[in-house]
Amino acid sequence: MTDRRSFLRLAIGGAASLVLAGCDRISGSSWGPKVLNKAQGLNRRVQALLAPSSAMAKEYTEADLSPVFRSNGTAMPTTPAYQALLANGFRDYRLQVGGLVDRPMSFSIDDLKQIEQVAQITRHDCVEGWSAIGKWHGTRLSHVLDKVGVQAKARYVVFHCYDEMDPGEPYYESVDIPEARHPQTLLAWGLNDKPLPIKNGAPLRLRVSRQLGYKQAKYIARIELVDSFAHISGGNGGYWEDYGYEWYAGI
Ligand SMILES: Nc1nc2c(c(=O)[nH]1)N[C@H]1C(S)=C(S)[C@@H](COP(=O)(O)O)O[C@H]1N2
Ligand SMILES: [Mo]
Repeated sequence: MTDRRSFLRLAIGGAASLVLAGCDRISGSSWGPKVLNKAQGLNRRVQALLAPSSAMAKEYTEADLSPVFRSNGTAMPTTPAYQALLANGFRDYRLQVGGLVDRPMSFSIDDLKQIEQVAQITRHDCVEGWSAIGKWHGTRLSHVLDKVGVQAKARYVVFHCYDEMDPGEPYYESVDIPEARHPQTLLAWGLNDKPLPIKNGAPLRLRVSRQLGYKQAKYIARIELVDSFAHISGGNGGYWEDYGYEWYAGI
C-alpha cells in the first residue's frame, strides 16, 4: 500500500505544487480555489477508488517520534473565552456536544479520560510541506458519540474552535459519520506523554489520522451533529475549505 501514496502524489502533484503556500491565505485569492477544486475533484475520485472507509492510517513506534512537534496556524487563541479558560488551567473546560443528538452533554477532560484513554503514534502531514510524528493520547470520538446518541438523520460532525482567524471568524472543521466513528479518530488531550501543549491545541483537539493537517481541529469548544453544513460559515465544512481546500483531505 505504500504505492498508494506515491500514486496519489502523482495524481495531485500538479495541484500541490500550485498551492505550496498551503495553509497561507494565498489560497483565498481569486485563482486559488478554482485551481484547487479542479485538481481535487480528481483526488477525491482517486481516493474513493483506493481507500475503503475502514482503511487504517499507518502507526509508528516511539523510535520514530519527531523530536519537536511543531505548531502551525494558531498557536495561542486570543479570544476572551479561551483566555479565561487558560487563566484557570483549563479546569473549567467542558466540551459541549449537541445538535442532532438524543442527549446533549458536556464533558470535562477528566470525563473523557474516564471514558477511555488510548494512544496512537501517527504522522501529521501539512499541505505546507512538513510532517511530524507524534504520540497522541485521547478518547475515541465514537465512544463520545455513543454517550450522546447520534440521531439517524445526522451526517456530519462539526468541530467549532476557540480561535478566530479573523474577528468573528472561528476556525472550524467537519468529518462525516464513518470518519468520526473510525477507530483512529480521537479527541486528543495529550501529546508525547504530556498534556496537550497550547501550541498544539490544548485542552482538546481532533486527530483524524487518515487526513491532512488542516482537518485536525485544535482548541475544540463545541461539537455539533448536523445533516448539512451549508448554514455554517462559508458552507464548505471547514475554515480552509471555505478558501477552496478539499473537504475530504485523504493522505
Ligand atoms: N483551531 C485550529 N485548528 C487548526 C489550525 C488552526 O489554525 N486553528 N491549523 C490547522 C493546520 S493547517 C495544521 S497543519 C494543524 C497544525 O497542528 P499543530 O499546530 O499541532 O502542528 O492544525 C490544524 N488545526
Ligand atoms: Mo496545515
